[in-house]
Amino acid sequence: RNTPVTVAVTGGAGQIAYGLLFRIASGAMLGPDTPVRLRLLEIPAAVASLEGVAMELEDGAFPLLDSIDISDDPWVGFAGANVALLVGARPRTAGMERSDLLAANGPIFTEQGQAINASAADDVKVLVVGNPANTNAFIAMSNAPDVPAERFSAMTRLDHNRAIAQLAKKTGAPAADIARVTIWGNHSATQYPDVGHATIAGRPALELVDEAWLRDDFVPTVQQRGTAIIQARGASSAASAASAAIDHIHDWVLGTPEGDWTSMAVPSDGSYGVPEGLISSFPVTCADGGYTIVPDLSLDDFSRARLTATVAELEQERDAVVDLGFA
Ligand code: NAX
Repeated sequence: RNTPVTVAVTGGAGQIAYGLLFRIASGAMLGPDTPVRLRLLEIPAAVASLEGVAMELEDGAFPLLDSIDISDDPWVGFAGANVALLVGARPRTAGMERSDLLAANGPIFTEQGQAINASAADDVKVLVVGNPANTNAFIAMSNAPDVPAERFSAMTRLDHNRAIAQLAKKTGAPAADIARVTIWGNHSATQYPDVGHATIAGRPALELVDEAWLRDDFVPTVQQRGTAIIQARGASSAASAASAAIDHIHDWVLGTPEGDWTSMAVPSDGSYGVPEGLISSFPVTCADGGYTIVPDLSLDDFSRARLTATVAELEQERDAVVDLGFA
């Protein structure tokens, strides 16, 4: 048995957490030899419901689940956390503009960033799932000056997995044969799913699918998949989002497979012309608990234009939350 890892999860009573927590407890996120101590966070109104989730977690009798603690106070919930999954967020409700959403989430991620700064473990890794995920992560990072910026990330792994799934469906190849897919930019409809360097069983994907399908079908299908799920299911993606969060932390902690990479939204180091500090999705390889942005990939004019557009949206979001005083 390894040393137990403390994992804090916000939005513990929500629908994503309902898929996520049981897989964390089973060892799917940190591996079969690492016990976990769960810290579940909710708003006061949802604490009773969260207690029910904790009862079900107990009933799983998971050998790796050392403890479960519940709190409605981020200053308590993040204390000593090695991994912080920020899933809870203020949802967009009818009549709300995107700017209202940014304003509603600003105070939440400001306080959570400050609490992580003050009380999380020195090696804390943060994944923001709650939307607008990139900009919420930017706010949390900006409010945690003592935590190295590269420990803050936002989730585009669901988009990455969706892109693999669409390629698999189109070509008949198993998902396991598909490598080097990239999501660039924002977790929003402007994201750019890029298969320019992808391989399918070692062959360039571009040899197996045509350009028109990529441009007119693949890209919009991946960008709009969240909306399609809502239309079909009557609720937003939950189990697939939970699965992607498991994948994101799993790879960050335990590494990406040799010869492959994944997509994570992380603070830009200026790579690919993305302004430094902006939390933007990049292709990354992970090893030894850290990640590296894959350098020097060639981007054709189509890809460059898509990247520019999604980065412009991220800059607007950043400027909006800076103007509101959250970062
Ligand atoms: P739910 O509304 O089911 O659950 C969210 C939970 O968070 C609620 O129980 C709420 O009480 C709690 N919460 C709100 N503010 C909180 C706070 N300050 N501290 C602690 N808990 C708080 O939403 P769910 O379907 O679980 O989705 C969660 C978030 O993930 C949403 O913002 C959603 O938009 C986002 N998503 C992000 C995805 C991504 O790929 N990055 C994909 C899936 C999902 O849409």
